[in-house]
Amino acid sequence: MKFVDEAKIYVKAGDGGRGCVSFRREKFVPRGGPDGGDGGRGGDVIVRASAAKRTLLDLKFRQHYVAKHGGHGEGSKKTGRDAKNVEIVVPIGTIIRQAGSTQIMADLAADGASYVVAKGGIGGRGNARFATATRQAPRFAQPGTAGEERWITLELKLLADVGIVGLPNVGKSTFISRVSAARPKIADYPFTTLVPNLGVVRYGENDSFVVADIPGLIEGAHDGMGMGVKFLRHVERTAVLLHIIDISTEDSRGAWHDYELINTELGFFSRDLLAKPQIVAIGKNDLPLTRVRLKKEIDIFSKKGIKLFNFSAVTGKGIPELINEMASMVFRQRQKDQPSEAAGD
Ligand SMILES: Nc1nc2c(ncn2[C@@H]2O[C@H](COP(=O)(O)OP(=O)(O)OP(=O)(O)O)[C@@H](O)[C@H]2O)c(=O)[nH]1
Ligand SMILES: [Mg+2]
Repeated sequence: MKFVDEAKIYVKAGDGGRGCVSFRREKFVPRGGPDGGDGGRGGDVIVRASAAKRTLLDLKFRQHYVAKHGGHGEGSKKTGRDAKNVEIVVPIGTIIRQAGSTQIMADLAADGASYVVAKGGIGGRGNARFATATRQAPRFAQPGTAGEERWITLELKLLADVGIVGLPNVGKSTFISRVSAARPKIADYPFTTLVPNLGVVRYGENDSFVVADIPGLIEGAHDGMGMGVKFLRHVERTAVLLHIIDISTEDSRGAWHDYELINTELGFFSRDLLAKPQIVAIGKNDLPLTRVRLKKEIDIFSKKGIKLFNFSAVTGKGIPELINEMASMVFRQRQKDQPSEAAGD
């Protein structure tokens, strides 16, 4: 199964500056020779891969990337200034195509890899360059060449940073729909989610991370009960698991019971998955029974040394705290993976 993030952007490199037509004017030199300087280079638009980025979310908020034109040449053989390049930072693994084409322009597979998606124009030559023995006063210069422009598409295979686990119907999909643009199916019956959903969560100005919502697990899932456990492989490489528990129903067997049940299934699937850090949270804290039971449940978990979060995907209460907690664990893990990129972008 592939989860793909996509963005389509317009890139325009700067045009080269005009060459200059000019003649030397000095005191006591009646007819100076040509001294028009060359135009400067237009800026390139460059796409660069960085481990500090994980999604293409930023590019969905800004679609146009335009580099400046080169400066025009001036008299006294002064060359126009070269324009600065514009750099677009994307995650490692981003694939670039010309919009509407299937052919790959570049596959930025390594940290720091870059590709010029629009080449800046070359500066035109000034008239000083065109003087010859027979043509001592050229009255022309070259214009700069145009910078390239095109629409490109960027594509990235997403890897989940946070995996959401829990019994069916606890509100996993509702949570992901609240914190991201993902719109998975939500319903008040078990096994609504049949395939994993991924959502990109925006964090602060420049950061984002990916949350995966997988089908609910039940007792015996490792034996094939319910939807089974095969979907757990989608969260095997996440930095952290978000474990959601629902205590809102009459027949709830208590948060600790459900917590252990799910962890038993995770352990059957793989010891590594069970060893992964977990954020444990009670959902639906807007419902009466949840509210009544919450304090006692928090005490029970706290005695075991576990911080129990709580939230409502309906009112939004507790969601910012959860997002902060997820972000801090995800970014800590990224720093461990990429010590050289610790400063981010
Ligand atoms: N009151 C209230 N209801 C919620 C909340 N979150 C989810 N629900 C409801 O709980 C039901 C189940 O929500 P889902 O998000 O589909 O649950 P899920 O965990 O994804 O379920 P599966 O995909 O079947 O495993 C739906 O009727 C939701 O509207 C909440 O915070 N408060
Ligand atoms: Mg669901």
